[in-house]
Amino acid sequence: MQGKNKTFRLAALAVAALVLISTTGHAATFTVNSLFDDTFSNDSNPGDGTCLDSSPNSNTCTLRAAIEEANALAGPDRIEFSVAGEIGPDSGLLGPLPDITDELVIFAGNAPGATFGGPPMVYLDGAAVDPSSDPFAAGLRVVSGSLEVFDLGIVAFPRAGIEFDNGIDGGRVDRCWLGLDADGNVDAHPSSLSTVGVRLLGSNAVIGKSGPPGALTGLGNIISGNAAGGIQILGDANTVLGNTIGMTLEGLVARGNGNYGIFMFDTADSNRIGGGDPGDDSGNHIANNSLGGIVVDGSGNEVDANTFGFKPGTGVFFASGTTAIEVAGDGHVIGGAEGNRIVDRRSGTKANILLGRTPVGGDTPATNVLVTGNRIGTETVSLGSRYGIRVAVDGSTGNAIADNLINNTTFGVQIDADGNTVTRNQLGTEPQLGSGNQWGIQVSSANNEISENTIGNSEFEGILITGAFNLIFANDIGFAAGIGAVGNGRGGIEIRSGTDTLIQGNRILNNGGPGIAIRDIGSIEGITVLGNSIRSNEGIGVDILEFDGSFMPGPTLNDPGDADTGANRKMNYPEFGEAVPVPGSDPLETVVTYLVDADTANQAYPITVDFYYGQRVNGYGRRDGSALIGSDTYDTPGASKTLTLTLPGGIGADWHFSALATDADGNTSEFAPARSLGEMLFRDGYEE
Ligand SMILES: [Ca+2]
Ligand SMILES: [Ca+2]
Ligand SMILES: [Ca+2]
Ligand SMILES: [Ca+2]
Repeated sequence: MQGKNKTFRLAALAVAALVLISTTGHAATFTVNSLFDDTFSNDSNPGDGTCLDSSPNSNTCTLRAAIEEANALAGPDRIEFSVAGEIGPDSGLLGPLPDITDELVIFAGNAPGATFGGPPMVYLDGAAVDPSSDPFAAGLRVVSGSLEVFDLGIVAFPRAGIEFDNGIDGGRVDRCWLGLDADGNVDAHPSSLSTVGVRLLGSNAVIGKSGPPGALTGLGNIISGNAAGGIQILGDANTVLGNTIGMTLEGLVARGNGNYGIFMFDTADSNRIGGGDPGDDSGNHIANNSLGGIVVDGSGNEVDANTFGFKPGTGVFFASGTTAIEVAGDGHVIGGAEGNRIVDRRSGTKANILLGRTPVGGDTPATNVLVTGNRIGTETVSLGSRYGIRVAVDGSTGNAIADNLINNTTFGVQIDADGNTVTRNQLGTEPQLGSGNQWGIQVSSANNEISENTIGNSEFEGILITGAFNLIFANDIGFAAGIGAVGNGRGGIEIRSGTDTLIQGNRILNNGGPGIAIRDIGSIEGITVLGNSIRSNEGIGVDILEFDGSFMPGPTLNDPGDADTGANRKMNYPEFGEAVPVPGSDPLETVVTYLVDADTANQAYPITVDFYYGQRVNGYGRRDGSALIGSDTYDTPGASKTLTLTLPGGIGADWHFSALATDADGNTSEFAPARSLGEMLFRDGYEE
């Protein structure tokens, strides 16, 4: 910009400088025909309906004079430009322009050389505004009235490019470049500047595209290269749409802002970042900002349809190394009809979406946030990151992680705070990528519900639990509807620590280890396994991993009276006697004899025994179960019991069955060795 200024200045002098004033109703249009800003640049007579500056024999209108006149003249006004170039140090701008105090539109879209959506032809450059005397100076600040700005470039003011002050209602900024010069470079100004692109203290402003759905106007702003961040939001109900934040216009070159791309303070309520109808490209494109993409705080804010790490259609992906969306506060929606798309590679412990912030000065939880419909690691490039979606910080509760797609992370979803829900997510199942997470879901906290997720292609287990009082319900682990087998590399679920977890109604198939593994640690109790479909895994259905140098898979055999201790008190599994089909029964009924060898001193009565049938293809002795077919209450220690199992249609006496025993404290055994549904065994009726 600097080198061009002399040219612009000469051009300005050469203009046949008519002072153009037109009025439409009560609205006046003032046309700036001089880039100068010097001792003669003030309006010669504010309120007289012209923006003639105070130079001798003036026929020039400066931006300063135009703003002064528009402020002084009652009613809405408009400022346009018949000159192109920079209003900055080389044209004499040494201090900030006047605050805007009335309704004003500033339109630079018909300045000489301007093209719709192209680089601005008029720039404000605050490089010579002294930050020590004007630390809060903005390129444009509206303090009363309103402001709409189009097609203007602004760089290097100490506080912000554009600021909407407290109490301002409405306003628009579109097609402006804030922070980059017209060549797409970051203006090289003193590092003492702490410029933010846009600061929103008011409400109902639209930054970027606006208009009714399907009739969007404008192309969004380029907000890149600002030292202190792209956009700060302190007010309510503002909308930020279709901006490019941290890149050049085309999205090909990194031009990150310092700090965050968008930062909401805890006063920010009901703002919307991105969104609109699917496909209308009204999301923001955010990458390369030094601390992260977006911070959401306050309450009831929405963030949807944005892209992080790339601008769609470019084929260029940036590895930001930071968290894309950090969330504190209450009741936000992250994602929605379209969802945010996030290219990964977050360095260290960074997450793509993090609920619960840990800034300097104290942790701030996120509560009652819905994170939905987001796609993480599902672009054509997947760079890998540690956490897809993470909930952290004590007090982050009531959050719902629902219907997201996550690939290629260490932990697809990680829950490190109590009382949250993870439901209907697809983890590692994008077939075109085939790259799973190392673990689909990891839970290290309490009272969470993990339900109806599909988890496949994990390098290790589908779900890893190290917390207590969690519910693992109705998940598909190693199997995806519409895709088929997507086995995880090791087991389906592993419990490494914690108590009182209910694992119910899951389908756990095709995995490379046990269906459910429980490390043999005595502090693990109350792991209840009920009504799951567990089959076709390489390991046994439920496996207490005994420690022998490492935690080893394989059957843990019953001991007399069940005196042994360990995980789930090493509950003994049921032992079967004969299974006698009822003659002529169709569907098949079989009378099964069984007992549970557990002294009352060792296990809590009554004991629940759940019977499962197994696939015919499973070999004799297989220890798992395809579906629950009946339950019985076992309340007399040492007694042999019989019950009649009624099988689903199509299952014959050559199919197998197995069972799990669960004591009254919720400790479930391993599966018993499977038996044929119609088989007499051993003279005494018992195998062992
Ligand atoms: Ca005047
Ligand atoms: Ca006015
Ligand atoms: Ca075992
Ligand atoms: Ca035992």
